[in-house]
Formats: sequence, C-alpha cells, structure tokens
Amino acid sequence: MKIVNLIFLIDGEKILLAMKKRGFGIGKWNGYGGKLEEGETVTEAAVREVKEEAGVDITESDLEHSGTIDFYFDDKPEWNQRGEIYTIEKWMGEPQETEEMKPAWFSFEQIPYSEMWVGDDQWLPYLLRGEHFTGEAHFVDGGAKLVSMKIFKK
Ligand code: 8DG
Repeated sequence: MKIVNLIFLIDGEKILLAMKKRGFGIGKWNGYGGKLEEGETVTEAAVREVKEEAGVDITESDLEHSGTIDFYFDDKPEWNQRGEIYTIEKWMGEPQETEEMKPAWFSFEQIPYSEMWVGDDQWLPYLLRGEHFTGEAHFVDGGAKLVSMKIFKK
C-alpha cells in the first residue's frame, strides 16, 4: 500500500491545523503531509512536506511517531493508503499560508471536527493525549462517507 505521512505541530495545549486549499482533502482542516517521493524515507518526506506546505524547518529526529492508520477507499481501491502520523514540538520559523494550506492554531478543546475528515474525531484524541494508536478506516464516496473505523491503543 502507498504510504503518506501526516504531521501535526503541537505547542503546549494547541495544535496547528491547516485548511487544504487544493487537491485531495480540499476544504478540510488537516495536518501537513503527502506522498513520499522516490527514494525518500517517511521522515525525510515529512521534513520536505512541512517546509513546502508551512514554510518551516524541522529536524527529522524531533518527529514523534504517533500512530498508523490504513485508509481504505472501498469504491476506489487505487486511493488506498497507509497514513504514518507524527507530532512535533520543535520547528524553526513561523508557519505561513502557502499555495496549498492556510494554517491556524486550535486549542485541544476546540478541534473543528465537523470540517475535518470524517473519523478524525476517533483517533485525534489519542494523539492529543500522547497515546500511540493503530487502526483502519473504510471510506466510500471519495472519502465523504465513513463506513467503518477501528482504532486500537498501542
Ligand atoms: P502531495 O503528495 O501532493 O503533497 O499530497 P496530496 O496529493 O495533496 O495528497 P496525498 O498525498 O494523497 O495526501 C493526502 C493527505 O490526506 C495525507 O496526508 C493523508 C491524508 N488523509 C487520507 N485520509 C485521511 C483521513 O481520514 N484523515 C486525515 N486527517 N487525513 C487523511 O488520505
């Protein structure tokens, strides 16, 4: 399965989400991330994606692996992907709006789940508590509808 990464910047009790302005997941708040380029490791790609999408510099060894979720698109199996999800508490520079993403800070108590991928409300709480998780999600209708989701604490 294709791998994508997903990175959330965390500052105390606040999380940085960014509104996706184009492409897959347009109109949703999410972390930064995307597909690996040829020859890249997941964490190398994370450094590149955060730079491209937020304009900030991070160091690979500061990334904390939080969980793995397999995203299945039951009516579009070519979209199936494994999401490797990270948090990071250190970076250099201020997150900027880019062509792809418009960032905003959210308190842990005010996560805009209704404007996120359906199902994020089932695993993001683990991440916010600093717990590790694994799981799988099954979507139809291009990701608009969640058919099932299983999340396990690791
Ligand atoms: P890029 O490689 O061009 O930068 O990325 P893209 O074309 O915009 O999208 P992508 O690589 O397909 O990555 C899409 C992002 O969407 C990736 O970070 C993982 C994420 N994603 C899913 N499903 C879900 C989900 O259920 N919740 C969240 N929060 N993200 C999801 O594919």
